[in-house]
Amino acid sequence: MLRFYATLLFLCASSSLFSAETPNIIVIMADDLGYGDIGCNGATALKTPNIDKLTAEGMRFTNGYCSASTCTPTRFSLLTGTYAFRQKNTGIAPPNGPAIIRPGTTTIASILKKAGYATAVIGKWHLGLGDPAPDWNGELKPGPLEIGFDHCHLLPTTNDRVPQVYVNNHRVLNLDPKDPLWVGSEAPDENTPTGITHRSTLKMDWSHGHNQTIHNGISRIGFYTGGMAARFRDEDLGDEWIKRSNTWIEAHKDQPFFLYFASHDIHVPRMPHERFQGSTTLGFRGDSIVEFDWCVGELMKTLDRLKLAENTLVVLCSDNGPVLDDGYQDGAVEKLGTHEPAGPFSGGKYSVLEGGTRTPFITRWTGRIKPGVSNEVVCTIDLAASIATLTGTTLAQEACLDSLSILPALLGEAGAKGRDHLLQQDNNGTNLGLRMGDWKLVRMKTKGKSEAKVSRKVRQESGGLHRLYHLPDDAGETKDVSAEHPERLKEMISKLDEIVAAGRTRI
Ligand code: NG6
Ligand code: CA
Repeated sequence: MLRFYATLLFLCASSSLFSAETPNIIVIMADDLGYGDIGCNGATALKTPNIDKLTAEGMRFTNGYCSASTCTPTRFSLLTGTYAFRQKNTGIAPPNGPAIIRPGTTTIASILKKAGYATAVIGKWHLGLGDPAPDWNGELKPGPLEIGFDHCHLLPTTNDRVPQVYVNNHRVLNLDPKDPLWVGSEAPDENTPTGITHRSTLKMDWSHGHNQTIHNGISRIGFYTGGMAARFRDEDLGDEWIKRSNTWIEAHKDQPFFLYFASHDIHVPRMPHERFQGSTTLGFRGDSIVEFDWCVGELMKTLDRLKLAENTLVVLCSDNGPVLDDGYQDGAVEKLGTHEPAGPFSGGKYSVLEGGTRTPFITRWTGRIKPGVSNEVVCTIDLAASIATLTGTTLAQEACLDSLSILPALLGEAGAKGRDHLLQQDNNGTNLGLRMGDWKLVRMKTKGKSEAKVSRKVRQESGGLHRLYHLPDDAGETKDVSAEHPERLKEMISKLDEIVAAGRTRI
């Protein structure tokens, strides 16, 4: 009934009366999952049956991207539809970072809320909370609820950054006021045990950074004290996201809903539930992929049980490409074998080479999408404008500055075109990439730090600021052809400059 009223309300408000649709929407975003990490993209060293099933029932994109090669800027762009480099301080958010998306900003969530949807984010946030800093013992706002979400249940930053607590709507869950939570970047006193002073007691050793406060036998980035009753066990995160999501979906099954399911898997510290530990030969990195795949399966089971699958658009994506050693000695490097986390691409997390942003991208809507494979260029940044089109919502001129409405391409419609260009950025936009058709321009001011560790490709270093690659015969970006194609190089440099200077790319 509620769904009926929401649709009616929305139909009355909409300008495109007959084309609007209000399917449920679930965006499943993995963390640090590479293009080659899933079975349907060629992985054989581990099995991802649930993701493969999603693919078999939907559309798999071979040119699907996230917009940045780290978490915070990709998530910023996913929600706001604007390239993160356009706003200051959108790089990896620290534990006490303020809310990056300001209240009043148009987001996927606010677009869908306006269209009558119930909206929730469950999982990793990493877009800051509070202003000018999170008030861990008070109200944590602004946050998701101030930019269009009705409900949130969050890991506030990352699992390797303090504190390891859940944020439920505006509060830390299960926080005992008699045991307040303190979070800081300096040790509260010289007796605080750290990953350095108590290294021999750790259940997973660090390799770089990650040697401050110890929680659950794992040392982290940053310090915190108190909030003991609120702390989670890393092993339980996947189960928690699923339990909370199932409850929320069930409670909102009678109206259109939007769930942003932001898994912490497979970010470090990779500490999957005990039942997944040892399930692959790849160590905890592989086991975390299996845990993520299980989560996908559980969500799909819930849709089936509630008979919602046919009317639900599911989008599966990742926030950046893969990394092996991201600060802990978890065997990811030693146990890699022949597995190729970035598939055929070079680079990975932190890099503007394809491996940094060309990531798993699948859409499924059984009532609407005909299963297949698409080679069109699509990006997580386009979900905002495309979903506005789907639901018949008109975007304000100043909203979603770089989100392109490519709904038919996302739904895999025959002949539908994706993007003709896409900008890719590293964490803070120092290095940029530009994909235009078959060509890729890379503007490399600094070398991406994890490139060499993920990819086996041998890259020819030209050393210049700009490099040009022709992707159909060089997907691995190993051969800079800028000297052979000076006109193409010039054209792409000026397009890149224009995108940066224009302040927007959505017309
Ligand atoms: C880096 C961390 C890395 C990871 C990353 C954020 C160190 C040495 N490295 O600064 O471990 O946490 O930030 O990852 O501390 S992301 O996927 O959330 O962007
Ligand atoms: Ca990430």
